Amino acid sequence: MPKLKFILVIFLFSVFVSLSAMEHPGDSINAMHTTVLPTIDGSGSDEAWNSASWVDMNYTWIPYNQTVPAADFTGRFKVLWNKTTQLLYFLVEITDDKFVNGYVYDKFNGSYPNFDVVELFIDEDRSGGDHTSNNNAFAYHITSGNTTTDYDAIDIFDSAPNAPNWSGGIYVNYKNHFPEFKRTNVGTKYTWEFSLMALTSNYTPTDNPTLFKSNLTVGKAMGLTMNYCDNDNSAVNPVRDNFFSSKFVNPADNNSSWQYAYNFGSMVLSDNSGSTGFKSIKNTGTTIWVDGNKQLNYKLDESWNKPTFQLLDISGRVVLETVLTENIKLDVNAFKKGFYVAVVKENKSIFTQKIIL
Ligand SMILES: [Ca+2]
Ligand SMILES: [Ca+2]
Ligand SMILES: [Ca+2]
Ligand SMILES: [Ca+2]
Repeated sequence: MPKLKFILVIFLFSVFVSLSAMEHPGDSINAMHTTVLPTIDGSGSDEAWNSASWVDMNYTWIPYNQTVPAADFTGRFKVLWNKTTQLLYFLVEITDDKFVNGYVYDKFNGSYPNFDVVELFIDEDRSGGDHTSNNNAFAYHITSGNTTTDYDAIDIFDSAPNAPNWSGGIYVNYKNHFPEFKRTNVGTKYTWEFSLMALTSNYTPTDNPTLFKSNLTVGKAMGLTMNYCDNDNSAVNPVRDNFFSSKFVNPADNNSSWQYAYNFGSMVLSDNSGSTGFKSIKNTGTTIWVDGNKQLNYKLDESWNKPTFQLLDISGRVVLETVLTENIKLDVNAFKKGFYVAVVKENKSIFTQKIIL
């Protein structure tokens, strides 16, 4: 095969592999560190949110694979973290044609999944396993509130772990795990903005949650999936129409994550503080690819002069940094196989692209 053709085949194969890996973006989530904290006011206009990427909530688990009109439901979220506050920050944007709230918390009232609820699965040490009635992982049902509260955050806990007494008052309100919370809406578009303490599994509902905060550091791996329970009917005899998620699952797993953590998305805490304040750009004239000789090639459009190039590994560590000038290729033979993020930045503009070596 002529060499050029061979290189083209390799290039196309790389593109195919990259696209396959990105088919379900909610499988691997990159949580960026933010030095400047977002203001929790129910608006995503903060500078901090510019450095985070949207993750779509585009999978229907219940009924499995059902498609619904965009006006019925469209959802996406962003996540950040801060090492000083030791908190995670979330921005969740939900379009829902009919907003149904009204759940009133009571330890015997398990009807919350039948109202409009943002449901967040989090496993702080990515251990997987059963979390039905213990705190190995949490399934926070963040409610849409009622006449006296903006939200509650309900999960199940029983002192007999893994064998819940379903009629024994096992529903717990973990509202105090969310130090800040604000939801606003413009028409049918709702913005949920909140912070969260990621808690370790030895926390119990009578404990002070601030004493059980997981240590947030660069490279820490967590399990995380963002979901939405959608009721478009009524708060009287409420019924859930759909369950939407950020994570792809097989049909057999479409209702297991509220009990088991093995299927959560993989989230890694990253830090790219050098890029704080940069504005993310979608630069169609800029591309980066790896050729058959494991040389990293790039094509820059004329908006760049001599930008800085960084290669970040899956934990967000900078493994290669250089200034890009014309006609150089970067040898990446030394790096092990896997996912990387290529970053090009200059004059407060930043371009990022996932690549596979
Ligand atoms: Ca805000
Ligand atoms: Ca809806
Ligand atoms: Ca765990
Ligand atoms: Ca609804």
